[in-house]
Amino acid sequence: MSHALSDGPAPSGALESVMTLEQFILDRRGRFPQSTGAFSRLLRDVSVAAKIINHNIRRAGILDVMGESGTVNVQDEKQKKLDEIADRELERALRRGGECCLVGSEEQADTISLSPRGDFQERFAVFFDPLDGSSNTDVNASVGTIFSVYTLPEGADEGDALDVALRPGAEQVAAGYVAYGSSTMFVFTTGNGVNGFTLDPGIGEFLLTHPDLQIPQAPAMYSINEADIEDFSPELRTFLQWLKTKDPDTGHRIRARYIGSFVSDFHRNLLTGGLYMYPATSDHPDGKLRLMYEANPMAFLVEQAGGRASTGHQRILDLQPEGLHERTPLFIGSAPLVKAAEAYLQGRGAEAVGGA
Ligand code: FDP
Repeated sequence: MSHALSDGPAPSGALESVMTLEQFILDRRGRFPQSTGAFSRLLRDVSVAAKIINHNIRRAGILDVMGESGTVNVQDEKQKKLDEIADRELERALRRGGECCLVGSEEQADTISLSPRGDFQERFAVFFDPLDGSSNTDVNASVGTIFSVYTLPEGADEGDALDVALRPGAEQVAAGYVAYGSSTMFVFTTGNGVNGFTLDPGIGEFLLTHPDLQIPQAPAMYSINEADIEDFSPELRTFLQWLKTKDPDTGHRIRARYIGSFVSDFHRNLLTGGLYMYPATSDHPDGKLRLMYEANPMAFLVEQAGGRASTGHQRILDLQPEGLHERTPLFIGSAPLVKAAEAYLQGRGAEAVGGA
C-alpha cells in the first residue's frame, strides 16, 4: 500500500508517479473498447460532488452550516444543514452530468427523476446517503458519503423506475464512499477490486494512495453501540462475550472502537481488520441501517476487498429490496468475524468457532 502524499503538499515532480482518480477511471475505461464513457463521467460527477461537500465540511464552524436545519427527513430524523447541502450537491452534480436518470437519497421521501425528457435515455440509477453519521458534524468527528450505482434495463421509464431499480445489491455496477476524516478519501469498486484515493487539497485532486485494498482477515477492532445491549438477543450477547475473551494462543484481545459514523467505523475496520455491527434489537427488529444506500454499497465493497456482509442469517447482497428506505441488520467486515457472528446468531456459536 503506498501513501505517497502523507506529508503536506506534494513536492513538484512527485505527482508524476501518482495517478489521479480521473486518470484511473480513464485507464480502466481504456480496457473496455465498447465502453461509451457514460459510466466514467458518472463517477467523475460523484467525485465532483464529494469535493464540494468536503469544501463545506472543512469550513463548518466558519460558515453557518452547522446545526439543524429545522426540518425532518422521511425517517423522522432531524436534518442537519450539512445533510441538506450534501444532498443538494450530489443531486446537482448528477443532474448536471447528464448520465443519471434516477436518484434515491436518504434525505428524500421518494426517488427523483433526473431524466429531462422522462424517457430514461440515461441508464444509471444512483442511491446515496449524502452525509452519513451527520450527528457527528457539530462535534468535529468524521462523517461520510455513501453511493450505490445500478444500470436500468432498456425500456424502463419514469412510471416503473423505482420498481425496476430496487434490485438486490449483487446487481450493483459500482459502489463507494467518501470518508471526511483527518484526510478525505474516495474509496470505490466497480466489481474489480477496491481502490482508495486521498484528496490532495493543494491541487484539488483525488490521488490513488490505497490500490487494491484487501481487508485483513485477522481482526483488530469490533464496533457496535453496546449502550443497547439490553435490547440485543441472547445469542448476540453471547457472541459479544466471546469477542471480549483473549485469544488463548496470543493473549490478544480484539479492541472496541465505535465512532457512531458508519463510514468512519467501516473505513477503519477495512484498513485494520474488524467487524462493524448494527443488529436487530427488541425496539428495532430490522436494525437501523438502510439497505439501498448503506448496507448494499458497503457489502459490495467489503466482498470486493475479501470480506463479508450479512444480516446474521443471510448475505446482504442477496436481499430483495422492497422499498427505498428499507432497513436491515448488518454484520460487516473481516470474513472470519462475520462468520463467527453468523454462527452465534444461528445458535452454532462455540462449536463453529472452535469452542470459545
Ligand atoms: P447517523 O444517525 O448519525 O446518520 O446511518 C446512521 C448512523 O448515523 C450511522 O452512521 C451510525 O453508525 C449509526 O447511525 C449510529 O447510530 P446509534 O447512535 O444508534 O449508534
